[in-house]
Parts: sequence; C-alpha cells; structure tokens
Amino acid sequence: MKHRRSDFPEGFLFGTATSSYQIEGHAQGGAGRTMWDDFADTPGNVVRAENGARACDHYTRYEEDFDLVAGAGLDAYRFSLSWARVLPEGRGAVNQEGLDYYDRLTDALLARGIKPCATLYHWEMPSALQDLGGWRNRDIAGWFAEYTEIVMKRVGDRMFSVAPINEPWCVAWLSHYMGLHAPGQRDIRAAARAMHHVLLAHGRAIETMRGLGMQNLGAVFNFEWPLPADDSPEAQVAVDRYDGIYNHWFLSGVFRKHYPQIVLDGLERHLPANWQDDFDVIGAPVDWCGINYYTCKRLTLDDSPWPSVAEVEGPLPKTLMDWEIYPEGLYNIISRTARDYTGDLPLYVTENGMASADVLEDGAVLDPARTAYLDGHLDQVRRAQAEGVPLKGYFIWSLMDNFEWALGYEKRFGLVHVDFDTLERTPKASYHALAEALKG
Ligand code: IFM
Repeated sequence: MKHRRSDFPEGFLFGTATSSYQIEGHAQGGAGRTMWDDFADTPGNVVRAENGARACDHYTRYEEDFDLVAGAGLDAYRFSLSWARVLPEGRGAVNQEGLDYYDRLTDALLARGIKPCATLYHWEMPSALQDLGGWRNRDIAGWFAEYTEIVMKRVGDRMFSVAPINEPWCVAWLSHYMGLHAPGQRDIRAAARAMHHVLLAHGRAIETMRGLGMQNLGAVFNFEWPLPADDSPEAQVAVDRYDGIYNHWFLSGVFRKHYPQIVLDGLERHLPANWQDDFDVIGAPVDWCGINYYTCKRLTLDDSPWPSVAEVEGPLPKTLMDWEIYPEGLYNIISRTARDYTGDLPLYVTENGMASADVLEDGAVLDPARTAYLDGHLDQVRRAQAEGVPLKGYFIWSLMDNFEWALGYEKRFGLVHVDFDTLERTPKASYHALAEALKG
C-alpha cells in the first residue's frame, strides 16, 4: 500500500468490519429464525438460495479469526450482535448460550488488544417480530430497546463503541421499497413507515444505553454520491431526490430533528400518524457518526411514479458488485456531512472495501485491485483530514469473504479468503499489504 500508519494522526484507528448473520453460522447455538432465513428459503430471492446457516462458522472459529485481526495490526473490530441469537423470539425468553457467546467474543477481542465496536442490528430481524410487521410496526422501537438493554447489560461495560443500527437506508428503502433484501417488500407505504421506525428504534436504543451509563455511542449510515447522468435540469432533480432519500433523510432526522422536504413531498402521506412528535427521541445526542461508502450513482428522471428516478450506467471501472470505483465520493460525503450536519463530532469511515473474483492459487490470493481501492479511498480520507475534518478511523469491509446477502457467497469482500467447502482461511495479498502498512 502507498499509505503508512504514520501518515495518519496519532490515535487514528484502523479496523475491519463484519456482521453476525454474514459470518457466524446462524444454525448454531440456539439462535431463533430470522427474516433472512425465510427470504432465502423463498426461491428467486438469493443466488442459489444460499443462506447464513453455516456462513464462515465464525461461531466456533472466532479465536482464529481474531488472531487474523491482530495479525494485520488492526486496532479495532466492528461486529454485530444477532437479535435472534440473544432472543430467539425477538422478545421474552433469553438464549443464555447466545449471551455467553457474545461475552466470550468480547473478551477474546480484548485479550488481543482489539477494540470491540458493536452494532446491535445488522439486518436479521427475528421472524417472530417480522410476523408482527417488523419495521412497519411502531412497537419495533420498544422491542429493540428491550433487546438493547438485555445485551448491553451483559457486554456494554467492555465495548469501545456501539451503534444501534447498521445502514438504515438498507433496512428501510432497499428492503421495503426496492424489495432486494429481506423482507423483500415493494411497497412505498411500508418503506415510509420503515424509514421512520428505524430512526425511532435508533433513538430508543441510544436512550436505553445512556440509561445504562454507556458512552461512545454513534450512528452508522450508508451513503452514495449521486451524479447527474447529463447536464439536463431533470437529471439534477433526480440527483436531489435520490440524495434526499439515500443520504439526507437519516442525517437530517438524527442531527436536525426534521426530514428533508424533497422527500416528504413523496413520503409524507405514507408516514405513520404523529411522526413529527418523535424527533426528540430520534435526535438523542450521539458521540460520533459512522460513514459507510462504496460508490457513486448516475441518475436521471423517468416516467415512473414518484420519485421517478432511474439509474444510468457509468464509465468508471467497476467492482464485482458492478459498483463504479469513485473515491472522490467518499471525500464529498465526509466533508459535506461534517459541514452540514456533524461539525466537530468525530466521524469514522465504518465501511469501505470492494468485492472481487478472488481465486486461491498455489496457496496465495492476489488481489491488487483491492489494495488499489483501499489506497484510493485512503487518499480521500487524508484529503478530508488535511482540511480539518475530525475523521478518527477507517474500517475495511470486510475481514473475510462472507454471505453477501441476496448475492450469496460469490461476491468476495474479504481481506482473508474463505474456502466455503473447507472453511479454510487464507490471508490475501491485500491483507499482507495492510499488515505491512500498519507496522510500527
Ligand atoms: O455486505 C454488506 C454489509 O452487510 C453492509 N454494507 C455493505 C456491505 C457490502 O455490500
């Protein structure tokens, strides 16, 4: 890599990120069924109908995996806890085995000097709560607060940081409007309710953890940098709507206690009653803001119902996800977030990385494109820092190849290759390059 640890301010954290359903092996340890199990069991939703039942078997191999985190010289590890592993029915009876597991996992990180950075929800809604409407049901916020209290009473004393919900846009829009993730709904009213309830649940969890005396609590959003497909005024309208739905809605709710009018123009009539009264909860103060960034989008208007936005293919090199590689977008998002929403609040890049068709040959995996991707985005991190943005850390998605949701196991995002037959782990060339860069 062209960057070295010494190029970054003292105390800048380098980490890597994973999530429970994508790596643990959900069939183990008494976990309850989740909406992702149901979604994957429905033909046509997930490539080859793959699911997270075994995944990377991190449930039993976490010590080996944390040796890899430590071996790369990383400071922090961002992971998620599975709601259904702790509460198989989403509420009520606790699965002690699940709580014990997260307790052991936390201590295994600390024993290696790695900072545990937890997320409470990374998408696997317990099926029993999905039966009750999941994110459509306002009660989800209270159920989420109860789960938060149970799990954080057990491990909260040892967390470096906690964020309630990973990527609210994916939870709400991708899963209830676009239908591409569980529960696979394509319904604007469901999406509007999820857009609001996901933020309400975030706020209730923050309040709950404050009640337990916890600190260093944040929010993790995913962003894309929208670009007009051409110079037309229509393309700019498309950009503004997309930007509103994808990027501004969540930042504005949490940091300004209102929603952008350009999105309310289409969603207000579908929002739950009295939504305006929830902003003191949604806007509960946080200690940092996490930015997940991968790509840009090129947009124009079409004649479909609101928001009438269509994506157009762009010219830049793409990752295996078909996502254009556009590092400047990371800078744009970071600097705009600090300028317009978060001010002096610490920012973290909580996810960044790429999928490639990595192959294990003669015991090695050569992935120069990943190293170049990381270097390109770290350039933009340094650019923002040079301008005074309080950016405090950078987490790579992901530690190892894993279950890429509806796209199954073939989109390899890891620094570490996983053979999904033998489950053998092999650090890729990018892992070794990173370890070299972080030395000293
Ligand atoms: O794998 C996902 C992760 O679960 C959330 N952020 C984006 C990653 C890559 O698609």
